[in-house]
Amino acid sequence: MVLKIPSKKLLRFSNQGGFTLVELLATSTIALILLALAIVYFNPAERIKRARDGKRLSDISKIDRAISEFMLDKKYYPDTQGVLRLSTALPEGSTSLNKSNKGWIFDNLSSYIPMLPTDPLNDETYHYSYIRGSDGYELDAKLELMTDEMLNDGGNDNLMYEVGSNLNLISP
Ligand SMILES: [Ca+2]
Ligand SMILES: [Ca+2]
Repeated sequence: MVLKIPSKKLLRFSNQGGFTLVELLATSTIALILLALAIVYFNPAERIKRARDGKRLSDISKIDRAISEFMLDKKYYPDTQGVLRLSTALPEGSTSLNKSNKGWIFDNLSSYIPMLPTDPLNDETYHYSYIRGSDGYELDAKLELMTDEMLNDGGNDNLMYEVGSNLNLISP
């Protein structure tokens, strides 16, 4: 025996033109999705973090290009081999972190980049790192929100955005 359920009647709250349960659910789901989108879009803290990450990706790309062009001309990578540089630390002999001629990377990159970018926060957690090894270089930045970029760069640190020709030079 088949039990027949009068589905329309079951779902209708009243017979006087009210909303069905399905209509109410659909409406509230759409409202919730719109609310979630609005929170993400208008959340100022999130937008500021995303903007800082955007600047980091752009900075790293510019420094990376400058290092590659320096290598093409000079046949070696900038700075002293084996010395880890941080964008928060001024090497001895440098006068400003941002100088392209002996800034936080201690070499003359001025033919390739007007000034040497530093991280928008440039503190203990968020800064850029660079090292020249015997067979290449690595340049890193820590991102706040863009976790996919840090995971899928081919490097050995999932919490760091890594570029360069040997991504094993700086390890977590
Ligand atoms: Ca990584
Ligand atoms: Ca690495």
